[in-house]
Amino acid sequence: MKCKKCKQPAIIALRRHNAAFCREHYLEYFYGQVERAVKEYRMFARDDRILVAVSGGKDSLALWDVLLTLGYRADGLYIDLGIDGYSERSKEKVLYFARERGANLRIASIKEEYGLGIRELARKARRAACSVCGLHKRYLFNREAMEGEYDAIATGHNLDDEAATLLGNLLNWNTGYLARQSPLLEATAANLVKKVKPLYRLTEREIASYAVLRRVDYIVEECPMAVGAKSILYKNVLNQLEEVSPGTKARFLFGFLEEGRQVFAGEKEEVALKACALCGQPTTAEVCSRCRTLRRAGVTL
Ligand code: Q46
Ligand code: ZN
Ligand code: ZN
Repeated sequence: MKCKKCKQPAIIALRRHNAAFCREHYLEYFYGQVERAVKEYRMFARDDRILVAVSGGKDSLALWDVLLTLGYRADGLYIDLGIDGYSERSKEKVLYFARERGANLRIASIKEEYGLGIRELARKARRAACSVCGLHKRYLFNREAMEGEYDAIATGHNLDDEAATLLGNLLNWNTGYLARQSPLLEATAANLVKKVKPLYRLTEREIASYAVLRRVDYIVEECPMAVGAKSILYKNVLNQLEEVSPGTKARFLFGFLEEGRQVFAGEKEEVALKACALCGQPTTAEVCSRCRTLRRAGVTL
C-alpha cells in the first residue's frame, strides 16, 4: 500500500476515497477537510475567537488540536456533568491537553451550579438523563460563549454523528429538524452565539487515526448514559452499509446538505424568541425548558 501523493509506504487506507496516505499526507488531507468545512459554511474567520466544547473524547479534543494547529484562536470549554467516575476521568484528559498545549480552558460544573449531578437532576425531574443533559449543555455553551465574548461555539460532531442524526430524523419524519440540520447553526437572537461543526466531513475512524498520530490522549470509554441510545444503532446500520459500499455515509449526508435539505425548507418555523423570565436566554415560552426542568427537580433558581 503506497501513499497516493508521494508513493512512500502508506499508514492508512481510506476506502471511501479509494486512497491511502503516509503520515504527512494523511494530516494534510485531514486539515484540508476541516478548512474546506470552515470555508464552505463560513463558520468563522481567521481572527475570530472560537470556544470549543470539549468532553475529553477523541472528537472534541481532536477538533481543539486541529484548530490550534491551524492557527485559530480556540479556547476550550469543559462541562462537568457530575457523573461519578466518568466525569473525573474525562476532565483529567481535558486538563492534561490544555496544560500540555498551553491552551485556555473554561470549566462549568453542573453540580456546583445546582448541587446535583446530571443523573440526579434527571431523576428528580423525571426526565431522560440525555434530554436534561442536552438542555443544560446548550444553556451553558451559550452562556459561557456570551460571557467570554466568543464568535462561535465549535463542537466535535463528525460525519458518523451527522449521518446517524439524519437517518433518525428521516425515519421519524422530523421535518422541522430536517429543515434545520446543518454544520452551521446561525445565531437567531442577539444573545445566542452561532454553533459550528468543523469535523462534519470526517468519519469517526479518520478522527481516531488523527488523534493517534497527533498523540492526543483522550478518554476511550463512552458516557455511561449513552448505553442503548438509538444513535448507536443508527451508526451500526450505516457502518454495515459503508462496509459493502464505501462512501455511503458521505453520499447520504453530503447529498442531503446539498440537495435534500432545501426540500424541507418550508418546514422551518419562524418562531419569535423572547428572553426566559428566569435565566434570560432565548426561548419560545415564558420560561425556557432548562429552567422548567430545574424547577421540576426542586432546584431554586
Ligand atoms: S453526555 Fe449527556 Fe451524552 Fe452522557 S448524559 Fe447523554 S447527552 S450520553 S452526548
Ligand atoms: Zn505521502
Ligand atoms: Zn431559562
